[in-house]
Amino acid sequence: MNVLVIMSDEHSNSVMGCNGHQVAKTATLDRLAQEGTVFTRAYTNCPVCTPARASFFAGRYVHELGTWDNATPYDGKQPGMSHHLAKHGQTMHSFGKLDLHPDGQYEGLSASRPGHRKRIDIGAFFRQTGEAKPLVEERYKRIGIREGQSNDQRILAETVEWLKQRSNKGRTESQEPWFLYVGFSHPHFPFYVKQQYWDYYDKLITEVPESLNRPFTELNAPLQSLRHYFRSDAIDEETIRRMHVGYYALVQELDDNIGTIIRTLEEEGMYDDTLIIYTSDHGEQLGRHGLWFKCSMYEETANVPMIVKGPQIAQGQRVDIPVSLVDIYPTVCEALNVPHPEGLPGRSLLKLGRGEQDKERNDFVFSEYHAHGMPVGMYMIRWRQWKYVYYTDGVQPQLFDLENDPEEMRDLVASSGESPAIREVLAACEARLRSVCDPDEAEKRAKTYQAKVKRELGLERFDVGDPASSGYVDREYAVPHPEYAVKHQ
Ligand SMILES: [Ca+2]
Repeated sequence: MNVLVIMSDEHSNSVMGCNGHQVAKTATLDRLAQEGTVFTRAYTNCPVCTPARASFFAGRYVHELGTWDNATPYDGKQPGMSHHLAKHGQTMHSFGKLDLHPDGQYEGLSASRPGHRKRIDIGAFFRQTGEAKPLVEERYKRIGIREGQSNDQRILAETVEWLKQRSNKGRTESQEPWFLYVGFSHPHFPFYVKQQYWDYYDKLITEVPESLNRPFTELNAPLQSLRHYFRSDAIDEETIRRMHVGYYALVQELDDNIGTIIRTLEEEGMYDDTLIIYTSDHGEQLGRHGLWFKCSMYEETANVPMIVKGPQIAQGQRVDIPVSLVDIYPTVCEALNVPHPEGLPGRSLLKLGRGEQDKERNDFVFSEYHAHGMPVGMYMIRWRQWKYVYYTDGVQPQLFDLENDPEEMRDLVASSGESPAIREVLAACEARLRSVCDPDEAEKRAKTYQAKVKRELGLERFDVGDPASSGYVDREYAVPHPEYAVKHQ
């Protein structure tokens, strides 16, 4: 079978009709959900762009790869998905965003426009100062109608052209299976959208829910710091409303674009023999808990879509076993009949997708964050109904019961941390976290590395460079290379 992985940017799992969303229209994703399997507890391994995509590509966790933040992209020195596939005669074709290092080596990757990140987001180098991102307020103004073609439409056109070249129509012999990755930018801000979608959601969304407009007393000190970093504390109600209009409109545009890909697969006779995986690098916080964008472990940001549809995959199935982005690489290998790479934390999703049990799979998933806006390291374990969030530097951990408190309003450590039952759950979660890494050691490595790069780049102030792109530095700086913690294969 062929394999198609579509990864969007910033799409929360809850913002899909098939998961009960009442506003955003996602006809294509709803159809894929109906014809395939939805993993309801899929998580990003790091809730920000570049590290999340590094984990996806290399099948390893950020603390193994050293890709701590948006300044430090994966560079292929530790072999990843494309390198492994190349060893077995397969190519990873790619269109759109991958967030790789501009000077990396990616054997086996064929990418027309690699989507390599050249501007360095320097936010992580100032994470302990408590400063807001310079000029971040401008981000809340970039909402409205888009003129002309979006970048995603260009990526879509290339994708459709590529698929047509591989058409199965009129062929008598079966083709070699292919693997295509498509990285869309929607629904990532800025929220410039099609007029018709703006008009639709603008009419529909007339007010801001109460829950977005209250004192956010549930935030601990690191999350308060994150709130200040993005100046989420300083936006007015009308901006909040417009951000919702823009976000839902971009979700629908994304869905349309995926719809065009699906139609092309059908027209070219390849739909039934293609394993389709739809996911996102992380979600959008969308004002919940007083936070915008990402970088938290709340569900809006950490819980991503994971829909798998294809040969032998159960139709209409919903799987609540936790999975994460590192599972995609082994899934691609199994689908392409390529041996499973050794020593990776992920597991193929195909067994679960076929409705079988996977007894070798861990009963939890892991996520971590070491980057901008967050002065301490943050880790998440998702196990049974629990979400456990560990912070370094002695900050009290958090525990949420997502079955009884899906909005994560009651931190059980704060309310019942002395209860023996809760202490038992905390110990079980912490043991799972420590089976993956030593959280304090990993965070210390992140900070040491970030301090070193900051020194090498000579960054004394956050608001360097062109004021229009403040918080980023441009090509005059060489993009840092990560320091790997795992031994090269
Ligand atoms: Ca992203």
